[in-house]
Formats: sequence, C-alpha cells, structure tokens
Amino acid sequence: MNETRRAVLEQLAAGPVSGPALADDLEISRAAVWKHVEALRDAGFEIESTGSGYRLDADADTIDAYSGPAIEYGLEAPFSVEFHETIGSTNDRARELAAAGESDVVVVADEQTGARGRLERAWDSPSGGVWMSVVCRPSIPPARAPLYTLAGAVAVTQTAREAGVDAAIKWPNDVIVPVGDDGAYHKLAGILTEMEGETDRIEWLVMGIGLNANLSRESLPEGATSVRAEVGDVDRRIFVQRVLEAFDEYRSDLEAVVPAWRDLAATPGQRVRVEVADTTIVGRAIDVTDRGALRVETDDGERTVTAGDCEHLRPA
Ligand code: BT5
Repeated sequence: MNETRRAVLEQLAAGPVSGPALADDLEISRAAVWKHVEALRDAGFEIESTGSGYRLDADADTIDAYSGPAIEYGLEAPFSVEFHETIGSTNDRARELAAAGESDVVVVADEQTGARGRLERAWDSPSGGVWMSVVCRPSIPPARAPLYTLAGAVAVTQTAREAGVDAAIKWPNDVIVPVGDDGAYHKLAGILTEMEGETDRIEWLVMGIGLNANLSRESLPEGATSVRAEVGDVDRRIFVQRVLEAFDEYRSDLEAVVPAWRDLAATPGQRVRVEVADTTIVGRAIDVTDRGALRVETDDGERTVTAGDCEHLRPA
C-alpha cells in the first residue's frame, strides 16, 4: 500500500478525523483525502462518515474484503500484495514478476482459470479459495530450496490448525486431513514451487499455494476437502496474513523448518508408495533428512527420495 494511503488508514483507525484535518496533517489536498478514502472503501475497509469525521470500523477483523490493500493492512511480514479477482495462474504471473526482478511480492487471486499442479496437472481453483504465489530471491544454494517448500507446507498447516482444521502434511508438501486411522485422507492444499538459477545460486523462487478455503466439496475434485467442509468459512484476508507471517519466520530460520515439519507430518510411520521418475518405491516411511528428503525402509533396504509423488497406503 502506498505510504500516504497507509497514513490515511492509520488516522482513520484512530479516528474519527475530519477530511480537512487529515488534509492538513498529511499535507495533501482535500480531494486527495477523499480519493484515498474511496479507494480504501473499494478495497473493502468499512469506513464510516460520522458528524465528527471519518472513522474505520474499530474491529479490523470485520474487514471481510479480500483485496491487495486489505491483505497488506496489518500484515506483519515484508510482502506487497498484487490481487486479481480472476487470473489464469498466480504462479505464471509471479514468474513474470520474478523475471522482471521483483522480490517479496505475493500474487493472490480469488479465482484461477488455468492453474497448475506439479507435472502440469490441472488444479481446480474456483472463486472462494486461497490461491497465492510468493516471489522470493533467497540467497541459498538450490540444494536447500526444498526447505522453502517445506516451510510453506508448515505455514499453511499451522494456519489451518489455528482455524480448527485437523490438518497434517503428506510428504513433501500436500496438506491433508486424515480420514480414520488407516492412512486415508482428503487433500486440503497443495504447493507448487518453481525456480530459476544456476548450480550454486537461486535467481528466484516462486512458491504457489492452493488451499481450498470457502468452497463446498461438490465444487472440488474427488478426494479433496476444504476449510468450509471441515469447520466452516474463514476470513481469507487473515488466513493469507498468517500464512505469510509464518512463512517469513521460517525462511529466516531454515534450521527450524524440518523439526516443525516433523511435528505436523502424517507421513513418517506410514506405509507409502512413492513414484520417482521411472521407478516406484514401496515401504515404510521413517523420517525426513535435514534437507527434507524422505527416508523409506523397503524390503531391499533403506532408500532416500528427494522428489516424487507419495501416496499413503493402508497398513499391510
Ligand atoms: C499440487 O499439485 O498439489 C500443487 C497445487 C498448486 C496450486 C497452486 S494455486 C496457486 C498457484 N498457481 C498455480 O497455477 N498453481 C499454484 P499436485 O500434487 O500435482 O496435485 C494435483 C492433483 O490434485 C490433480 O491432478 C487433482 O487430482 C488434484 N486436485 C486438483 N485440484 C484440486 C483441489 N482444488 N483440491 C484438491 N485436489 C485437487
């Protein structure tokens, strides 16, 4: 949000404050004050006009709007937000921004019409979900990049738990809700990380998060679940803020990622089938390594898998 608009908002939050007083204080014209107020209203802020001036509805949590300025307002992490009502894929837009040199920008959309999962699989993104892509330029070697993705999964899972959902992580970065005790689950969220760089340096990294928030199960593919189906609707503005704040904490403390991931993961201890390039590994998942690779105990000994599609199986 631009500096002046933020200053207007802060004064309105402490208000009521009159238009002329705001104009004097911020050294802008009254017409400019009015424009800022209207823009903030368009962004979803509840601004009342009272006899003694403008005032922001005191309880910021009543902002049910979902927009760039609304998400940036009160966000305690250094990201700017680009919001779209509808877009093809937030990851595609984030890649454009990354290629243009941007950093710490988050592209958020209410609806996506051409979203992708891994391996070019389609990702259903109707209006009502949380579809977002974070652009970062981390100064870490590419081999440590999976920690960023795990940090994203940790951030989403923690936030979903705060909202009351019994969420857990399926290796490497699916967020699931277990169904019963025999390894069955529904998928709540998925993460798609894309990056560019050289062998020793990451140029940019885009982490796309797709979380089924305020959506009914009927509007989602078989096997999916949503926050609405589990516990009811969430305030997506607050949800996105919490995810970004948690992600920001973990990316600045990568050592904390794997321990946090372990605490939230459903995979260790499960019988799994992992599809890796041209082979399939079946066995019992033991743990993850310090870099987030999965250790699987198979009939032919232990295998470590750095990437692949993992399925939890019923106990043998
Ligand atoms: C993923 O892929 O789980 C990563 C999904 C990432 C989506 C985000 S949304 C914001 C950003 N912009 C994008 O264009 N993408 C990212 P994968 O593990 O390949 O899972 C894909 C599979 O999940 C599909 O083949 C379907 O079976 C299933 N699926 C599709 N849409 C789903 C949904 N909304 N909820 C749960 N499962 C879904």
